[in-house]
Amino acid sequence: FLKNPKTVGITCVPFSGGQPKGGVDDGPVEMMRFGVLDQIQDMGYNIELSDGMDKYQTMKPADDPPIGKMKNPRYVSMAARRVAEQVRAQCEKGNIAVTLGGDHSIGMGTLVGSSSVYGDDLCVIWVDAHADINTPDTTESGNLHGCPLSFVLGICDAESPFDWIKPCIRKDRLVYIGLRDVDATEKAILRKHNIKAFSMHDVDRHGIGKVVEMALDHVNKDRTLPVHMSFDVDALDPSVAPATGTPVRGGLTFREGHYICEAVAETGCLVSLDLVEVNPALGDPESLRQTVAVGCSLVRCSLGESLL
Ligand code: HAR
Ligand code: MN
Ligand code: MN
Ligand code: MN
Repeated sequence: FLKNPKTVGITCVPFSGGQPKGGVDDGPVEMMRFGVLDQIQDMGYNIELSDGMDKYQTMKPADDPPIGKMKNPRYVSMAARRVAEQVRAQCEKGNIAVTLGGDHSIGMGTLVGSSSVYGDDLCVIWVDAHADINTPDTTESGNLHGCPLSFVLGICDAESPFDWIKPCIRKDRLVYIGLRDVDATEKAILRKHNIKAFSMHDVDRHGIGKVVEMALDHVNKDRTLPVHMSFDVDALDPSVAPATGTPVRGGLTFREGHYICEAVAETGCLVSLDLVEVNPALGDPESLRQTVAVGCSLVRCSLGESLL
């Protein structure tokens, strides 16, 4: 794969069907309004925008009753499938595929799309307060933004309407940073499959520099493999990113979040990036502005803004 590509391919996914709160579908448009495209261009990148972001809302099925515990299963599946196609097209062109969400259920789409080009070399850094690895059986909430990783890792066999997702991510090429709200069922999955995770406890113990180094060493020892980073803004402390659907106190500081992005940028191996769970409808105007601003800033840093 090409290190340090010159074009960023942006896919906007105004989608909220993976969880119950409206507003997260306005995440992408608020980040665009804040100027994220111009900001990336000002860094010297070309921009290619995937088309038809409006389609994500119009593709909602008229009738989408739960399947087992899963809520909005058909809608989530259709949206993720489209995300997969758009991200695949960006990666095929050799662009860095940046996906702006939307809730984290779209992560199953970005991972299918990116891995369809980069194969099982693809390393995944999942930055989140949550593990998002429930299966359709273990989820208590039925919210599919808590499940994307179980599908792509092949931890559950994906049944209809998710049977288009084949296992595509190696369990030993996934690493988490920032966990602090993990369901008991998810802890059992992480243990059973020996999946590497650095919780906030680990960040406190070792410091963010050491944690990121250990995380990269785990998935990408020689820094030669392509990397996908999925950054859920709720990994940050709610004082830093308040406008998000499931805030959990005790999160990453502003600098710790940015450090992760900078260290990933430094490897030159980033091929695809998600920035998800910005919900402009939650909180006062200042919370919204702050969260949108930090989301854009994390994207820029992941693309190398603060490297000298
Ligand atoms: N684990 C819980 C569930 O499955 C909470 C998932 C939470 N939300 C997210 N994902 N924002 O990162 O419902
Ligand atoms: Mn998440
Ligand atoms: Mn989360
Ligand atoms: Mn919980």
